Amino acid sequence: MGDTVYSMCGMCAVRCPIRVEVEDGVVKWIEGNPQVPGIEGSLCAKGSAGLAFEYDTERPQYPMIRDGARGSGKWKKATWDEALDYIAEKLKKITEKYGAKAIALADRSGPFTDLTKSFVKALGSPNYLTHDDGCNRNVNMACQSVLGYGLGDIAYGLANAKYIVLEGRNLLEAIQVKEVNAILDALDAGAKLTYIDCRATVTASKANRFLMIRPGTDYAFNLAIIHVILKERLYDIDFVNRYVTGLTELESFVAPYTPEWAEKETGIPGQEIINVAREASAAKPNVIFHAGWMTSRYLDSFYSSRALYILNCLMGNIETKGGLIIAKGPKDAGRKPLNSLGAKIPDVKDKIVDAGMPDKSLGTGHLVNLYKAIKTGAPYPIKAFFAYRHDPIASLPDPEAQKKVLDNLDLLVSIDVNYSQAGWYSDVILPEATYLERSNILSTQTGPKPGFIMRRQAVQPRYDAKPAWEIFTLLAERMGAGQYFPYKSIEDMWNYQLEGTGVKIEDFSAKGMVGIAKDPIFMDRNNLKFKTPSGKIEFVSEMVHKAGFESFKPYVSPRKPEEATFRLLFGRASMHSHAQWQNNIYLNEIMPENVLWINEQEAKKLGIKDGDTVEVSSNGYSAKIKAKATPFIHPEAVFTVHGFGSEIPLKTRAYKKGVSDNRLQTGLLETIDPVGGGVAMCECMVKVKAGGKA
Ligand SMILES: Nc1nc2c(c(=O)[nH]1)N[C@H]1C(S)=C(S)[C@@H](COP(=O)(O)OP(=O)(O)OC[C@H]3O[C@@H](n4cnc5c(=O)[nH]c(N)nc54)[C@H](O)[C@@H]3O)O[C@H]1N2
Ligand SMILES: Nc1nc2c(c(=O)[nH]1)N[C@H]1C(S)=C(S)[C@@H](COP(=O)(O)OP(=O)(O)OC[C@H]3O[C@@H](n4cnc5c(=O)[nH]c(N)nc54)[C@H](O)[C@@H]3O)O[C@H]1N2
Ligand code: SF4
Ligand SMILES: [Mo]
Repeated sequence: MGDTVYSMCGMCAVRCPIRVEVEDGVVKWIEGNPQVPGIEGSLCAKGSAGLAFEYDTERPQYPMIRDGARGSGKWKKATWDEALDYIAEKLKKITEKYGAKAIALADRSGPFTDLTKSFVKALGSPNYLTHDDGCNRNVNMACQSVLGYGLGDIAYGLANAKYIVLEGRNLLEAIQVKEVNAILDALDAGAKLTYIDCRATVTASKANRFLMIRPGTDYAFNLAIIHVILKERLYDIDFVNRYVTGLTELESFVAPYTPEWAEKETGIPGQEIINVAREASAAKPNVIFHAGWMTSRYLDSFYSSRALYILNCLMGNIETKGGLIIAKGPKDAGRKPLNSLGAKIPDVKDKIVDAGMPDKSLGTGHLVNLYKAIKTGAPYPIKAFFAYRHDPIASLPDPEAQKKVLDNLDLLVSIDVNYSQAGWYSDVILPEATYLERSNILSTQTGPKPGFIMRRQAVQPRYDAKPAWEIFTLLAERMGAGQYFPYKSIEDMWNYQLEGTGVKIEDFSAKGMVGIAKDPIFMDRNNLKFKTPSGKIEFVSEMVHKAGFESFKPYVSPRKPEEATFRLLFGRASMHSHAQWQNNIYLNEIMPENVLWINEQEAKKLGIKDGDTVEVSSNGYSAKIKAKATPFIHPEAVFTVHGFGSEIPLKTRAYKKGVSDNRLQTGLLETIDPVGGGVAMCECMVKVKAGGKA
């Protein structure tokens, strides 16, 4: 057995704890960290394919500067000095002309953002953004409006739940290893699972009840469940009386939304809706209505997700082991938090670019609004854009429209471990050392038992790549902001972060993490405080009203697709992460291309048989894809796995394999849930016709 390094997986943004075995500087084995409860050695297929990624040659091997038109694929090899000098020179010119606020950086959010936020702050720009508009934006806003906490502050006590409702949350394929283990344990222990989706997924196959819902009608379903629970007084009356504001308003709002009414909208029998309401309530408080993750897809997803948070509160499940648990940090454990790298950097006076935009959804930092500013120059120009561990072109709708917008930039930089779509269109690609080749800044793990976690370098970089901490330090130095990044090594950063916490770098060697609470911390259920303006659970939300929106929005039926037209749904497969690993030699072998799920009756009408190649098109763009004709999808929808259809020739295994869902989402770049702000990608209607041979 070789050396063991405890670290964090990097094959998706979940970043599970791992144990890496290294022999003679080569990674031999990766597994889930056996010492971490809930993980105990487990790793998903993508995590295991980290080995194939590490030893792949088809990834950026040195800094590259564009040597032709944007997107032409013509590059010249550069040294780090050349590439960083090139970027710094452009940034200086931009800053002189437009001010530092013309520089923006978007990343994938998560545990290491203190570094990127601090870098942007050190340059003097307010424009740090995340991928959230394409992901959980509506859910996050819904959570804040009801509980005052963000999505990331709430954990689901799946392992201890007795009744679980998953609505568009394909938990067994859209994976987080800990959650998968937890729900399987709960099911083994007798918990009941109700699963609601427009198609039968792997999660559906494990459910006690699967309800196939008409696409985009979850809000109707949720309102009807609330209707039954209130009418039959099935809620936790003590909890609601004590903590909730707005119950009376909710009661009168849901009065017309009966199960019989919802049946017509959703296609789910009214009696099933009543059954779910009664069964869930019988299990309270150990019941979870999962409020969704990537539910940011429809025009009313904010309200739909808000209804799910309301349902959790009606179950009185907040801060119970089998319910929604508010995350605890170092302060809750009586400990000092990590020092922020940005603490000593002066605050930026300018406002983030979308702060004052008209007709704005809740919150700021919307990537969609950044695009608007890049396009129009209002409220002020954005001229430099860093995509760090994030691929906007592959993750927002309509790559072609995006490219036109991005053409207004003087500088587009991609810092990535792969050739991303944004990277391929950028001016400079900076290769980051892989998660196995680098250490990251320390991060705090919140939860009932908070702690600090470390991603630690296992092997030397195989190519001329650098870790993020070094890239941003070198850039800050070149931009005259070196005094804010006075670190010569990652250990310097760690030591600064750990100052005063009582924890030392050595403490991470044994497990890769350091717990800072002896026992799980739960708030006193008799004295809960919420972070809403009133300190209560707000069914009637002050935050929502202040922004000019309603707490309860009347249901609007989603439009029905026309003849031979379908709503394009998309999502995950267990062995792929977004558009990242289609070229991975192991994962490509398991799923080399995506297919189009289509209801078999609809397929028959169109003369399409299972396995036929069909043409799928939207707004002038069309592509060929293999059909999977199946009874297991709603007749109004077709479905495909996201992330395929790569246009990057250097990824030879993935190049032009399958179809890009984003490419079919033409014209949807600015189509958002007007309140939550998430991109309403499921507003995409596609035509399907029999298409002969590929
Ligand atoms: N049409 C459509 N659009 C979608 C989705 C969909 O299903 N369909 N899904 C949405 C969702 S839920 C999300 S979260 C977003 C995700 O979209 P993004 O936010 O872009 O996130 P990822 O796809 O996880 O990764 C983006 C980039 O990070 C790179 N990367 C991976 N590891 C590292 C690393 O260690 N260092 C660096 N520097 N780079 C790294 C990858 O190579 C990839 O190019 O897309 C959203 N957009
Ligand atoms: N393997 C893998 N796991 C991942 C990721 C990954 O890329 N790969 N990404 C991670 C990320 S960033 C995210 S955000 C999560 C996403 O986690 P999820 O949101 O659970 O996963 P998705 O596959 O995006 O979407 C779930 C389901 O929504 C269904 N759906 C579409 N429209 C509707 C509707 O109107 N009503 C209902 N009820 N269902 C509908 C789709 O059919 C799909 O099966 O997964 C995470 N885990
Ligand atoms: S879910 Fe899989 S790919 Fe994602 S971090 Fe965990 S092991 Fe890695
Ligand atoms: Mo996501």
